[in-house]
Amino acid sequence: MNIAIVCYPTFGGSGVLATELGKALADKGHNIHFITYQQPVRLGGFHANIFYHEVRVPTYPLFDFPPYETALASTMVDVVKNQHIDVLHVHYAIPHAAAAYMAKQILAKENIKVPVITTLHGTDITLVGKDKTYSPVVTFSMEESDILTAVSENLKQETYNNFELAHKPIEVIYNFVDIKRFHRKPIEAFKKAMAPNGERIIVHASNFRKVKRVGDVIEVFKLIAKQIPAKLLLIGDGPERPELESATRECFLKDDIKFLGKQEQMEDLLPIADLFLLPSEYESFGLAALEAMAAEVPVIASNAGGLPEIIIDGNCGYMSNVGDVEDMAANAIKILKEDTVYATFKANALKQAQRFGIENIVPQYEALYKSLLPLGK
Ligand code: GMT
Repeated sequence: MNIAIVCYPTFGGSGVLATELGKALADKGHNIHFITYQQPVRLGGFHANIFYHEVRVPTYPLFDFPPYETALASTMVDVVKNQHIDVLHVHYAIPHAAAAYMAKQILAKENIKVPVITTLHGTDITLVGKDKTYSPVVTFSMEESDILTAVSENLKQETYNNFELAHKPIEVIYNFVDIKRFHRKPIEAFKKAMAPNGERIIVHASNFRKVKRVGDVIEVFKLIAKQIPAKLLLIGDGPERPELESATRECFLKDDIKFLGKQEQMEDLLPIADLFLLPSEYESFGLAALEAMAAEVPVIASNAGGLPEIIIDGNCGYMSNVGDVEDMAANAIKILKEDTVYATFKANALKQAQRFGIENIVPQYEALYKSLLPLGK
């Protein structure tokens, strides 16, 4: 099949998932056309079946806000027409689903039919999308998508709670992980550089937005470090980082907390971790936690959103109420303190991640695409 994928090309989970999906489909022989404003960060090297179409947004003195959505819809029209696209799959509703609707209408005038799948990822529904400045357009474009998918049961429910979608069905297709990529031996030299005296390595990775509660990560770490020698690696960047980083410089544990910034090679970093922290206010899914589990790293998280669908409490990690840093730290210590307990949690983390293995989930998307093709194709 010829499949066009539209996503944010940045480090956000929706862009990561969309890029990994495209790569997996290309490996299965499909032709994948990414339509984004920048090369997706997870795209990596050359692949004979993967094509990248950059959305150019010309500026003009009149434009305080260059019309990205118009440029995107026009690029979609061009790609669908010239690459004989069978399915247009957009990730993150805003503004991709609306642009896809526009492209579909334009193409219909030329008798070109292209089905649209919209995958909802989280904040497009729970934060940004439900704001009344966007919600009429988001509601309409979700209704108009041929198929709507959500990355967890929780997100499906949130969508029905926040939008008037009448009888529009939403298919849940969980996010996935390529276990082979993350389940590797830790790079010893790297581990030594981060924790020279064999301290436990605690990791958090996110886009440092308020919803991630990175301040809680630091509080949990402080409580852990009182009892167990440990180092904290904070991966990613975003609006909350500058303030947290300055505050950390004043803190007595400043030498034990490292801000690593954005990192492309998570498969090198996660295997050196002993524990992953994700105390978010909300996560529709928590792809970062799943990638950690695939690297055999137990997770301490909040019990918000879709996280209880991914993490088995007391088995491959623990979940606490949002903001309950004492409980999170106590659970972390329970896991890390005894080697035998720790080994069990590690093994369970990998086992649970395997349920979300790429080979189980990607065929679900392929089946959806096939269901949209005209008979005989
Ligand atoms: O986590 C973010 O803020 C980024 C956001 C995105 O759309 O890029 O992530 C959302 O989609 C991910 C992939 O489906 C999910 O794993 C994240 O849980 C979800 N984030 C939130 O719901 C806050």
